[in-house]
Amino acid sequence: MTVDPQTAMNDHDPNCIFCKIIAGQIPSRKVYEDDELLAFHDIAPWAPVHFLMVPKRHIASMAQLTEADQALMGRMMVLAPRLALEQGCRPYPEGGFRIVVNTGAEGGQEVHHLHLHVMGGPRPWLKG
Ligand code: DGP
Repeated sequence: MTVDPQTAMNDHDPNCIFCKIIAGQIPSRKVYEDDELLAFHDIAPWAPVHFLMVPKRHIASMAQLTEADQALMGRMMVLAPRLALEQGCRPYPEGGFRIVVNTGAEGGQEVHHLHLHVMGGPRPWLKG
């Protein structure tokens, strides 16, 4: 997939599936929402608990982040543990969760709107 650098910086990309979810044009099972962030269950979970956290502003990937995004990314990282517990992950250290941010084609990214995968639950799903 080719990512237009201009589109990658826009607030909303009308062709982006996660922008459509944020706009309510595609339904999702919401986990959390505020002015800047949305979290929703992954449509094809790899783990008993698997949800995605996205900024509402269209940012194509981690590769487009700038210093201006530090607070936004910090908020996502601080919020993730709370949401993981609310979604059924057991507490640290016996429980816990994994966060994955696929970035670019060689990073395994398929949807080009920055997202954190938050995954947890009983361990057989966890590889590597
Ligand atoms: P990635 O490979 O990191 O870009 O993962 C994209 C994830 O997005 C993948 O696990 C499946 C999920 N996904 C794709 N389309 C939809 C959708 O329409 N709704 C939801 N809830 N998840 C989606």
